[in-house]
Amino acid sequence: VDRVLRGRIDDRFSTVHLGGLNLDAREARGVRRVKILGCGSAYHTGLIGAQLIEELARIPADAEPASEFRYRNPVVDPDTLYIAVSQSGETYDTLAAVQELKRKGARVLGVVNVVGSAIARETDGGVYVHAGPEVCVVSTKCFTNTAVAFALLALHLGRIRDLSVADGKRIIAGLRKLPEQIAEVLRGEEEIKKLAAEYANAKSMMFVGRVRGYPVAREASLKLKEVSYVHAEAYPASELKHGPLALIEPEVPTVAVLPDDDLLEKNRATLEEIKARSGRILAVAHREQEKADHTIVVPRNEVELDPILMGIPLQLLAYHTALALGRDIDKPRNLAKSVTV
Ligand code: F1P
Repeated sequence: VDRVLRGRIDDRFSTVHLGGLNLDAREARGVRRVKILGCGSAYHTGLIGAQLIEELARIPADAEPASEFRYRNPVVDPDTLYIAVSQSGETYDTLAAVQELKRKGARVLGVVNVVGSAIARETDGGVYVHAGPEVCVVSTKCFTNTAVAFALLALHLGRIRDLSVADGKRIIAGLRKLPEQIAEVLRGEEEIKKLAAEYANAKSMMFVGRVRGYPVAREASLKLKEVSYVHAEAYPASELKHGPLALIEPEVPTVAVLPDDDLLEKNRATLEEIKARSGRILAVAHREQEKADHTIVVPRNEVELDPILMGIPLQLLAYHTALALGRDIDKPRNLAKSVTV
């Protein structure tokens, strides 16, 4: 994260810059919509990115799995800015989506980790996230860095569109706090290890989050599946009552991602619904949750940056669950560093 921030943020918000964006102020002002494409963890960072762009640049934005987009003969709109996200830069579905977009005349930017990779070469510009090599197959630090890159991109677009400088300064101060706060989360590893041992025998795990918590819930559920092979489902918290609540029982614990936003009451109601069905709850929040069986407390930062910090203890949870179950976390089954077919 330090590397994304270093050299890319000047002390004054007005000089935030993103090297290879290739988008001048006139073009950036003409962007009516942003569509982010990626697979797996990259798609999940796209969900975070879309929220940040809507919040900080006030441009309608969404994310879609590239693996779906490429097969559905998408309508390509000249006023939409397309962004492809990939750690490896080689994931075939994402590359194919980029090629489909380019064939239809779209401008596509990349948010990529591996320098000189196929997606980086194919896109019209973009940013590298400087996460360094992902030593294990699953994406972890790249997930975090890509989310930081999206925060910078959202600020950049917001600034070009003359949005609040005060907001920009606030977010940048928050980004600067992240490395120390991430170190603080990592210092809680022993506690997370104990929690992993406690939850590792679950029949299945539910992950829920609302708005900023939802992409984190999805990513945490994917991490757990990838490395520990524990079955997991992720839902937007409000969707629970539309069916999945039927699955809640003591053997199916719920991880609730609870960013401290104005949805506290709603979040409390979700925890009550789960408790009413005797479900165990592991919360990730900024303070102890009385309704939860356990809470992982994460330092407070700007609310927009909650998804970045809240993902990290859940990466650790997946890691320690895998270890507790005796899995080979460096060689997860059925997972290639870049999926090429
Ligand atoms: C996309 C991805 C990863 C996942 C695994 C398979 O990779 O789905 O998120 O952890 O490595 O591929 P990438 O396009 O970000 O390299």
